[in-house]
Amino acid sequence: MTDILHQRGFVIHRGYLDRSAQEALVASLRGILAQAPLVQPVTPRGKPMSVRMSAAGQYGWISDSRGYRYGKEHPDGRPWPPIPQQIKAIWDDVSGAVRAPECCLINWYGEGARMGLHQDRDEADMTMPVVSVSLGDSGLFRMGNVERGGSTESIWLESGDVVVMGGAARRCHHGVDRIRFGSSTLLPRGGRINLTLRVVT
Ligand SMILES: O=C(O)CCC(=O)C(=O)O
Repeated sequence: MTDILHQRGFVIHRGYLDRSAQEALVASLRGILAQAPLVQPVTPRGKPMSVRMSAAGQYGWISDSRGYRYGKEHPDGRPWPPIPQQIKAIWDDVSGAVRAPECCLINWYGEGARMGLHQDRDEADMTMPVVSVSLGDSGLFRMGNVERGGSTESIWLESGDVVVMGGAARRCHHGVDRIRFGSSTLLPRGGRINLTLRVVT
């Protein structure tokens, strides 16, 4: 039985994936990343992000000098690989959504990487949740408010945890302040992978 926590509308499924499911997921991600290598995006202002990104599905999320957007191709011009069935099954189980995910964004956090507080708002249908899957090193996930500012709450996400950002939480600011590099043995060279499943259109 996984423990389910509710914080600010975020639904956190603790230990949703056991170790063997995490290992199987990492193996299928290796196949995806061989076809769609991780890239270090730059913000529209030209600042390199500390996370490296790739994606699977019909769309990937892109940030470059032209802005933030979803696109059907990796920056190298190839279409994104399909979302593996094992990842779609997580969405089907926890999202409560009638639509299928169109993007599985892959964020890789190396030592010192973080993600500032932000809202996910480039998707057309904000009634659809975002589902996040954590693998590897622990990450300090911060949950804020719909408006900028105000109080926040943080929780360490561990490998195998799944978070559903739906309903009131869908528009809430969130981010990752830091990771505990080397805290997990899942990824041989350390680091944290976060997958976010999204309906884009
Ligand atoms: O890494 C995480 O846990 C959150 C990722 C995130 O906020 C995003 O991809 O928008």
